[in-house]
Amino acid sequence: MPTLYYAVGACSLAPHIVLEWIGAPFEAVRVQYGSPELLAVNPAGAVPTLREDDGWLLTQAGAILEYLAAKHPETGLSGGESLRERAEAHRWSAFLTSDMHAAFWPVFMPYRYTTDASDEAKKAVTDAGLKLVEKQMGVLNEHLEGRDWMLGEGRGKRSVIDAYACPMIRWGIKLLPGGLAEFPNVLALHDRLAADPAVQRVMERERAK
Ligand SMILES: N[C@@H](CCC(=O)N[C@@H](CS)C(=O)NCC(=O)O)C(=O)O
Repeated sequence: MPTLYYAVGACSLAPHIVLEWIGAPFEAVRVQYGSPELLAVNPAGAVPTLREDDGWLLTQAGAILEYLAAKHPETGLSGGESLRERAEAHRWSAFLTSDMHAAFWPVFMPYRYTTDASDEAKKAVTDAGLKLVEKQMGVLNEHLEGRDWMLGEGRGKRSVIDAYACPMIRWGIKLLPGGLAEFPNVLALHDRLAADPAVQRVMERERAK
């Protein structure tokens, strides 16, 4: 049975949702960033980390999501197997990792982006991060115009990429001064995910003490 190391409110929510969608047994282990327990499975001290029964470890959210979708083709969560469908899945996974997630880092950890310890410097870094988050939410919103899901023909079909977007959309709602009111298509994806019983089960598990 696979084990997911996750932290509350983190991007590990994405593989947590996908494991719940898959419906096969798994263990979810809550960890603190940089804790000895987490460092033992991921030298970066970061989540998510996935551990298979034989001890094989996989880090990086995008890689874990792609692995889980490929491991369970019966769930149809990969976004499709044609050359272009694979390219689209990779494209949006890379966008979420490198553009969207990275835009939040200065907001969550401004002290990593300036050697100036003053509150003013930290605020400047945070504000710059939020501006970049807004830009990336705009890209997401435009992509979602006329679509229900991130990948697939027409209105699209649910995939691991929707789960990947979920934590970032939640961060946007919480952290952007105006929430995501300016990005109705992104909010619609959030509401679609929030209405999913599997997503609700994961949220309850992550909220529980
Ligand atoms: N590129 C990694 C980033 C993982 C990452 O930074 N996760 C955050 C939570 S969303 C974390 O564990 N941060 C702790 C830290 O950076 O110390 C991935 O996509 O999995």
